[in-house]
Amino acid sequence: MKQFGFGLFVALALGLTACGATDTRAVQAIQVEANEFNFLPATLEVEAGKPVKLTLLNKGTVEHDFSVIEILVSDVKTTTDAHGHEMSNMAIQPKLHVAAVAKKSSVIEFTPTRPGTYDVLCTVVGHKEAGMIAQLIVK
Ligand SMILES: [Cu+2]
Repeated sequence: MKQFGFGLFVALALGLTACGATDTRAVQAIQVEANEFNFLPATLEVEAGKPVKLTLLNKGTVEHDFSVIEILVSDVKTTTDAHGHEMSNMAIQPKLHVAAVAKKSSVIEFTPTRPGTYDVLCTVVGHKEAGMIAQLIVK
């Protein structure tokens, strides 16, 4: 019984390792720079059904965010450098939202589930109007 238990453990461990390796390869890692007042690059391309790891690097001098109001996504997870970005008072909650303070970066992970072209914007007051828009193309 003990041996069976060990065999099962090894099988599980190998299985997990294999899955982990597959996931790492499949992740689409992209980086977006935010500045006053634009995103670089302004067009992002990802594939539907594969996890995306998007790093928002704020090279500006004020806080910026990367937001997509409407998009079909799953498995959204945000990792932000310590600070509170208040979103609860917004009339519309973006489906994707990650903010970064000046000179810091934040990460948002998600899996886009439907191909299309989606509008990206910075929701900080006045920034969208100043030019902080981009396009996320899901193929
Ligand atoms: Cu901004």
